[in-house]
Amino acid sequence: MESCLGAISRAVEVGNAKQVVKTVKEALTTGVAPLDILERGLVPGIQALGKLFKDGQAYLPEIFISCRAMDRGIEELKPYLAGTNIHNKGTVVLGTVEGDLHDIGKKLVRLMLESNGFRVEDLGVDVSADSFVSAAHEHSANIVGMSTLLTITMPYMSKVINALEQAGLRHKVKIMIGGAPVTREFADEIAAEGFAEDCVSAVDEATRLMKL
Ligand code: B1M
Repeated sequence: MESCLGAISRAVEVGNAKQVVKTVKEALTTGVAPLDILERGLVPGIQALGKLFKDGQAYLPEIFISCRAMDRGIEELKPYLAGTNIHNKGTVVLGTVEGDLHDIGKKLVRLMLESNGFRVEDLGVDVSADSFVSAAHEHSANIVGMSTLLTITMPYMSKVINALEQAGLRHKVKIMIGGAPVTREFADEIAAEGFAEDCVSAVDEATRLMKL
């Protein structure tokens, strides 16, 4: 199994979309669990490239290409991750905050929430506070989920919370935040009820928030 997952990681890292699809399909056929393919195959691939990027050994175009390859892999996995549980556990309005264009992690959070019975309205990237507020209102959201990968856009999460407050919606929704630089301490600081470190714990956290 490890070599199979390693092959997926390498294919993501070098941005070979065809190879990603091929190795994901092979892994599925040999019975590797879809969640293992995601967490131990696809995600480490993009993380390895991230490390090269940080060390100045990879550049933005390579990252774009690998992101596209990763997306293809996720598409292959989607039908297998989709849970049989169609019961709506709650509605989550989800987005990457204004100023930030990173969405790979957010897409994974969406995928896992949907696979576990949540309805997700994904607002995309660079989402303004007004858009979060309108969507929360329009879809009667139970949870507003915000993602960010940039330290510089973390304070925007607080802006969204203030905008929800101003719109009289704060008491109707729970806030869940996440993204690489985000911590539980930061969530406490901005009075967000929920924080998750990864897409799997995001499901547990959303389930917990629904019970509050
Ligand atoms: Co950018 N980037 N990037 N980038 N990028 C990072 C984040 C960075 C750490 C790289 C580095 O310098 N080492 C750095 C941020 C530094 C910082 O502020 N702390 C950085 C930078 C600086 C930039 C630019 C400014 C670069 C430039 O232009 N000079 C620029 C900013 C553009 C913008 O947003 N305005 C930029 C651009 C890009 C690309 C567009 C090329 C591309 C994004 C493409 C895309 O997303 N469609 C990109 C990428 C891919 C990365 C790295 C390499 C990988 C990010 C990723 O997808 N990780 C990243 C380096 C790294 O992380 N090692 C880097 C994999 C993903 C599965 O993990 O997103 O953490 P993650 O999601 C996890 C959890 O965090 C959690 O669950 C997910 C799945 O388990 N989670 C949540 C996420 N959201 C959640 C929400 C929740 C709960 C959990 O509740 C709602």
